[in-house]
Order: sequence, then structure tokens, then C-alpha cells
Amino acid sequence: MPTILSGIKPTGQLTLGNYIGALSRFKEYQDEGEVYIFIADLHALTLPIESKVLKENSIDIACFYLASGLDPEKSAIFLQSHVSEHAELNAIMQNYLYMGELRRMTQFKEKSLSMKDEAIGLGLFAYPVLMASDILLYQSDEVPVGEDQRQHVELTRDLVTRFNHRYGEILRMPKAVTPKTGARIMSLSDPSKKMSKSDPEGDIFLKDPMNIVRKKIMSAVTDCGSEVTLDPIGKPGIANLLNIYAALSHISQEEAAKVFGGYRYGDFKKAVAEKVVEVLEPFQNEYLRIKESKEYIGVLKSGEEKARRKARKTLTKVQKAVGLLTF
Ligand code: AQP
Repeated sequence: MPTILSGIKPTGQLTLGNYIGALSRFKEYQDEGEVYIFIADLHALTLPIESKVLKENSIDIACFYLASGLDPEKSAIFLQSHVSEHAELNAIMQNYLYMGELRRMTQFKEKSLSMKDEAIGLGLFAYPVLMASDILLYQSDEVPVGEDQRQHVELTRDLVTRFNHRYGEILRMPKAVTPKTGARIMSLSDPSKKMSKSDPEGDIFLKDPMNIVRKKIMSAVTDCGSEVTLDPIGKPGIANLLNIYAALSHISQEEAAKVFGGYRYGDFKKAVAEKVVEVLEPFQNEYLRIKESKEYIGVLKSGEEKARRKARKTLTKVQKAVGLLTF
């Protein structure tokens, strides 16, 4: 049974991209393996964020996790900052990844692009070290990620090779798993950019009222022409809407394109909007119920214990391997 690890950073309001790329898949992981799902709150500190906002976002993610159908009896659902082994393993692993490697990471380059050197926190630069520690702590086999996180998992794999070569078979080799449909949902206002919670332009938020969801999809940027065809280069806006529809309907983009062959853009958008509402509305209601009940508090506490049991084992193994005393 594979160990599967996934997490979301509480950096902003969750988007439809987070739902399609992550949340909607969590329930099925549960039937496939041993699942660890965390709120990556330490990662959220790598860019400036108000403390109140971070707290609210963390609670929201916990509620969205439960609304996605995760069963706390089967999966460990927890806050990264509550399992201090993440920070402890990070302190060790930062010595086995190198500046040159971290400097090459696309996400770092993109996120720091518009920032002055004096304003770039060390945590943003060292983000992949903490992410590697998250993955390795649970001896994860599979790490479901969107396209732009694959590079960090590749770096983690290099780290495993390096570390195990020096100390023996201590760490498990993880692999990135990226779905074919929905791996990268794009902004509705600029389909060349990823729909991203830290860049809200063109986002559909999971907390948006349904009339806003409909409005946002109806005014999504489309392309020249009037026919719905799958052409990611020539018609990126249409391809993005097809991708959204396909992912929510559990069909391929090619199949979705067939469904809408002969549709005019307006009718196509209406159908996509209805599909999104059909999926999001009950999900949002469940999120609201969970938030109101506060059941997430008990879930996070028991998740923390479950996660720590596994994390402690790996950390001790690593500490012993590198020569730290563990009595
Ligand atoms: N647009 C997207 N399409 C498909 N999947 C997506 N994910 C995020 N955006 C999309 C998936 O959601 C999970 C959460 O990722 P994260 O919070 O660790 O960070 P991220 O991937 O960088 O997501 P954001 O929303 O773009 O966050 P910010 O703006 O804070 O950097 C991951 O599984 C991701 O693949």
C-alpha cells in the first residue's frame, strides 16, 4: 500500500484550481494507500502574510479538506507547524541540498522576480528543502502535485539518492504524480497564467457565491472565432474551460471537446458554469457546515498525533544515520 502525501499552503483563498488539482482527488487516495494530508502553514510564511489572514486561511483549508470527503479515521489531517519533526528534519536536510540547485528552481525565480534581494526571505529560497523534508518524513511513495511542483519533487529525489548513497537505505524514493486532466487550471482573465490563490486576478474562489461563479465564467476571456475546438495554442481560453469541464465531469479534454462540437461560445460557457455550480455548491455547503460545527479542531489534534508517530520514526532514523545522539 503506497504512502501518499499532499498539502496546500494557506496563502490565500482557495481556488477552483486547488479544488481540481488537489482537493477533488483526496478521497480516492484514501482507498489507494496510507494518506497524510497537511496544511502547509510554515510554507505560507515564505511570503509576507498577515497573521489573522494566515489563521483564517488555515481553518478554511482544514474545513475544505473534510468537505472533500477525507475521513480522519483513515487519513492523518494535520497542521505542518504542529508536527515539529518537519522543522527538525528541515534543519538536517538543508545541509544536503545546495545553493546552486535551489537557485535553479523555477518557482523561486517566478516568486522572487518582482522582489528586491533585501526583501526575499531565506525561507522562500529554501522552500524546496522544507518541501523535501515534508515528503521524506512520511517515507512517501507518491506525491500528487500540479505541473509547477514537479521540479521540487525531482529535487527531493536527487536528495534521496545523495543521502542514501552516503548513509545507506534510510529514505524512501518518492515520485510525483500529476493527473492528465486538470493539472494546471489557468486564470479566467489570462489563460497564459496559472489560476493561483496568491494572484487572485481571474480566479474562481471556493467561497464565491454561485451567482458570482456563473458571472466569472460567462466573462472568461475566450479567443477569436466562434467554434469550440480543443486547441491549447490557438485557443487557450477555450482549452482552459474545456479542461475545467472535463476534470469536473471525469472525462478527457478530447471527450469534452466532442460534447461541445457545434456549440457557440456563449452556450458553451453557460454549460461550463452550470457544471462548476453543480460541483461547487454542495461542496461549499459542506464546508460551511463543518466550519460552523468546529469539528476540525478535534480532527487536527488527532491528525497531529498520527502524523507525529510516523514522522518521529523517520527523524530518529535520520538523526542516527548522520551521527546525532538519540538517547
Ligand atoms: N491552477 C491550478 N491548477 C491545478 N492544480 C492547482 N493547484 C494549485 N493551483 C492549481 C494544486 O493545489 C495544491 C495546492 O498547492 P499549494 O497551495 O501548495 O501551492 P501552489 O501549487 O503554488 O498553488 P497556488 O494556488 O498557486 O498557491 P500560491 O499562489 O500560494 O503559490 C497543489 O497540489 C497544486 O498542484
